[in-house]
Amino acid sequence: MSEATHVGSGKVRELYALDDDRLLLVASDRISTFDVVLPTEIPDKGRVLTGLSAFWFARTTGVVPNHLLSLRDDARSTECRRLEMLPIECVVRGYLAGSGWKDYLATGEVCGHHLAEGLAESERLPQPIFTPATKAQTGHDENIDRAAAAALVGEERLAEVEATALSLYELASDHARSRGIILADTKLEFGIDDQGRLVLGDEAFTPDSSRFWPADAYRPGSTPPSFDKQFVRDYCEALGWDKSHPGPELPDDVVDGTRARYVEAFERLTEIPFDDYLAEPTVVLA
Ligand code: PZK
Repeated sequence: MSEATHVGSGKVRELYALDDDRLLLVASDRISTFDVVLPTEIPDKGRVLTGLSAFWFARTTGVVPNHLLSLRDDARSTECRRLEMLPIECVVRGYLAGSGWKDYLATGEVCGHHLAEGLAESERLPQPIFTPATKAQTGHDENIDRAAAAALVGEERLAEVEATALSLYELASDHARSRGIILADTKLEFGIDDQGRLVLGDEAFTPDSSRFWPADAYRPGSTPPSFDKQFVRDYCEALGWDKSHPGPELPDDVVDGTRARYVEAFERLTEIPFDDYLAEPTVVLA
């Protein structure tokens, strides 16, 4: 990657410029929990997320075009079109979890959606809701209502991203549900291309951008286990770590169990053996 200029870092990903029109998104094997990146990596986690994202990009082109140009042979790097990213996070929630649950408890509403009284934590909503948030540079994204989102992207563009995000969530969550995984909610990021068209960017329907719950353990009224990170969370809770930096190192059994859960999510959702993806990343695009 000597030809690429580093242009940005996420908690667990790096972004490079290839030229004026193309970026390289590289997913590392770093893992975060309780908002802290841990010192221990999960082997192949970045490859699982890159492959899953590409799988969804290939299956949603009928809903919206996306930024994917190609996958590199390392199976963790995506060459993508450079877009003008919209300044909002496009969250869709089918279930009441995380900040949606917190906001509902405090106000009975989530991003201006008034919900029925008496809903339980993690309960399935009567229909999925679009709950945009601001992009915080540091700290947490802030949930915003329709008017605040319209002030950032315009009323027309907001209507387009809302309808598109809801369609994408319906497609992905129906597929995941049929494979035993509940996609409780998801965060999508869109950009505009040089022709002014809406394009899906970033990552899509990965366990880092969505809440994945095993369908067979789902019980409204509690926090369902995370499909991917539950071993890590349980280990960290048992240690009594105060969730400040730096996080704890993970023992081998937690690393191995967590890697197996990521690979299981990949194989359940794509129906492709993970080793086939490693041998030829483009199999997820077929
Ligand atoms: C873009 N990010 C977030 C992700 C990071 C930062 N196709 C695109 N065009 C223009 N900009 C972006 C994208 C995408 N995707 C995404 N910031 C800019 C981000 C991963 C690692 F450091």
